[in-house]
Amino acid sequence: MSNPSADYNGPERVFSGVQPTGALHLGNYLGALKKFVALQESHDCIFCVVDLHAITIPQDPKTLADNTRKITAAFLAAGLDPKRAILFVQSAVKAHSELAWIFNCSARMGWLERMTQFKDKAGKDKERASVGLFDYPVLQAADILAYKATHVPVGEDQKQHLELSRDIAERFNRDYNAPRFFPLPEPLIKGPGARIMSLKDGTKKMSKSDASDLSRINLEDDADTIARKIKKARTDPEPIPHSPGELKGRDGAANLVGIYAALAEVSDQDVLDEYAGQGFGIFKSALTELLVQAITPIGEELTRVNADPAHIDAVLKDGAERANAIAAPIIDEVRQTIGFWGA
Ligand code: AQP
Repeated sequence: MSNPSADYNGPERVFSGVQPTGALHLGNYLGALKKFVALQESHDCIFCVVDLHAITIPQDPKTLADNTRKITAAFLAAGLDPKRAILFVQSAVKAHSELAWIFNCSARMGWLERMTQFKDKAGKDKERASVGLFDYPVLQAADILAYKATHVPVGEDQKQHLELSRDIAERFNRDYNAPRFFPLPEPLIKGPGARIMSLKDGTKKMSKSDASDLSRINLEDDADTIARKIKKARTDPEPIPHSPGELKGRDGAANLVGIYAALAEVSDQDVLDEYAGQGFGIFKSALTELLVQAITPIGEELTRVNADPAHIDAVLKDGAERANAIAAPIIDEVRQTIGFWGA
């Protein structure tokens, strides 16, 4: 099939979002935030707290508002600079909702029915899941394409949704005979930290919503808590192997080696070269040290930033104005392309 947007020639722009559904963890940091901070050096970046996504499952209003500020604080504490990157809240820019509706008419039921995240999150009782939860990836496509973003840094779990965003962009361009109107956004997934697993079960991703706090390292955890969680992290009685291939089927061990490699910015093989043949005791102490060095300064900065909600609100207000200034003309163009009255 021809690809009408393969030669999109608009500017490169980075977009990504994080849900305000709880405290951020090591998976969010390595899979997303750390990449965001690096990208702000080289690209125009837009980072969003996606509260419209959060309400696809029930949220307490007061908690939602608090969590929205907390995620913004985590952006700042991790090193995002609001003068460089645009930081804002999704619901403050109307373009997201408007474009999501328009994309609902381009997306196909069959595409959404294949989304594994909906199946995981809806569980057995999908008849009772919200329509929003089913439609989540269409809103995600709107988030990205309202800015004609070309690159999207996310964890491995979002790969399928990003493919759907490309399908929606391509379909819109074709249906409205508007070749190259929307770019086909590229996921930026590769690299260490793309899939951090639960410390209790190496087959499940580390997640905010896991009932067990021992399953994850939170950005707010202090050194003692990190040490305790790593000590209890699931491994196996075998010694550390010599090659990454031998970690196959040893999910807990593979996860800890991957976390170490991502934090030390070395390969899995480098980690194994250092620890092969040993048990997990010494390795876990070294991993704890790396985690404490990487995470506790962010936690301390988080406490400082959270103490100044007026500053957080000012960052978000400015960010919403700048985001809207980019998205509004794109939505005007979309309205003209579709043939809406008055456009
Ligand atoms: N375990 C992970 N490893 C690597 N990256 C991850 N991300 C999430 N978990 C991991 C990436 O973090 C970004 C923000 O995610 P999110 O909060 O918007 O949504 P999520 O993927 O649903 O995160 P959680 O922790 O699993 O939340 P709950 O439990 O609420 O569903 C995304 O780029 C994601 O890929």
